[in-house]
Amino acid sequence: MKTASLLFATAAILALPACATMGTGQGASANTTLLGADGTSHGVAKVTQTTSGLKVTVAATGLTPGVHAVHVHTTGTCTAPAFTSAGGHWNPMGKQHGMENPMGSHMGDMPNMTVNADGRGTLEYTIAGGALSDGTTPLFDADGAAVVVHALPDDNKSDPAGKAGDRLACGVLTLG
Ligand SMILES: [Cu+2]
Repeated sequence: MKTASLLFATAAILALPACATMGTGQGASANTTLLGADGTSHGVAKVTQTTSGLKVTVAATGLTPGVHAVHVHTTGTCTAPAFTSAGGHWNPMGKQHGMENPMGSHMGDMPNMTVNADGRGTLEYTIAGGALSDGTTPLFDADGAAVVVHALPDDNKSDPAGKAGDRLACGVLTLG
């Protein structure tokens, strides 16, 4: 009994500094509504800070059935209709594009999203090591960030953008 209490007390003390070093952004999140070129909503995206990185969840609507590339782009500006204002993929480490590229990948690279016959698609992916606000390469730098859905699938290797085609929908991420 005495040993058990001592172990418990020791564990509690050790847990304190561990909590303190998890970072101020832990559990914080950013959200956006994905808008098409005509201003129509195409669903929502959310980025949540976890211990392992940034968990990105996308729930898309009103898209053409098939496989679509989805990325986190480096600039938080979505100017219709082409959305080139969102810039390239979020790439703070200066890598090449593509999750299957040996010289890759961008922090903003993510798996493709399958859109079903009803126009809906979902994606959940954690960007390992990513940070919303903490550290030297936060997603929320001076010009923010955006989530972009493309017309075509990402080939996961062609630099700089995986031949993913036009930008169908774009959403500026907002911390909150
Ligand atoms: Cu993209």
